[in-house]
Amino acid sequence: HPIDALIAQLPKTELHLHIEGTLEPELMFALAARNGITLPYADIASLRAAYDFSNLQSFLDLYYAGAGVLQTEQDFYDLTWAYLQRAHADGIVHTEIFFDPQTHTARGIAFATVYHGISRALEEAEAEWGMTSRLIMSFLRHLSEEDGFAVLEQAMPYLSGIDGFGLDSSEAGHPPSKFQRLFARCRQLELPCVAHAGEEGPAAYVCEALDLLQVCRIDHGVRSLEDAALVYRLAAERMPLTVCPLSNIKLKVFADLSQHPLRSMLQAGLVAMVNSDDPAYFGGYLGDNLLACRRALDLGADEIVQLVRNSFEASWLAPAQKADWQ
Ligand code: ES4
Ligand code: ZN
Repeated sequence: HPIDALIAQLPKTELHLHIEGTLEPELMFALAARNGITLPYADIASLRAAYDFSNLQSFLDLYYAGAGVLQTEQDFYDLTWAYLQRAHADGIVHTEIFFDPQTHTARGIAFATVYHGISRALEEAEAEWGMTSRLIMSFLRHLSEEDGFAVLEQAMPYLSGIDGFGLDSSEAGHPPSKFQRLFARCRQLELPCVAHAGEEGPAAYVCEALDLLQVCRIDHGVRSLEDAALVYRLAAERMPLTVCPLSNIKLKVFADLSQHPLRSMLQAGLVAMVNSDDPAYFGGYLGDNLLACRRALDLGADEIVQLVRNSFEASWLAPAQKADWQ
């Protein structure tokens, strides 16, 4: 299809990517062997066969278990470098990645080990290809706010290399209001905040993320469409929504891609764009997401260009750098 070439050729940015979600089964087995860990799967094929999720939690259980193979700084470097190579091949020129330090510190891995491994790969991508990046430290919402404060304390020596804060993990039952004081502290540090909201949780959680956490982007936000007043507000404020279509299908937020509201979101004037979320688990990287949406929704070239433009607008690149790509 002619638009598929456009998708491949456009310089792109990715704004919603969990680095732990780029752990491909092949690397998971290689790191398990390197670290003397036995995985509860006989081989790569049986691990992949387990990637048949019924909801967000069933995915998270596997994602946190898989992250257990990440132990040394080199492991975090190898993970990040593998993603960056794929991103570069995909035409991504700028990427803003989440990492979940609590997933690792809870297992006795030092914050520094995680941070240095990821950062070194990000620096190399910039030196090698001029690929720019931002690093977003994300809090796990199934844990307590107190636990979040503790990991923030551990992050303090590395804040010069952290560009913002996020909120992820099990959404239902863990509303943004649970983290109001933690995010107030993050804002005092003068770094931007984002939050997953309206993925499985209701539109009211999106309102809470805006009003109580004062986020500058909403991650997912697809359930915002259930509240017309909220849609109006998001459009009026040009509040970005980092939509992840293949993720939404794998986690059964929508039955299939032809039912995905991506086009409706653009038509409502929302600053929505396409992202890959956890590409190793959800069956595709950014290019794959765009191609799949193009096919399922018959997106036109104008819509593809709008999605990519929205992504640059919503990025944390400096205005001059954004202008270079427009
Ligand atoms: C996540 Cl898809 C998704 N939703 C919430 N938290 C997450 N962490 C990693 N992937
Ligand atoms: Zn996510």
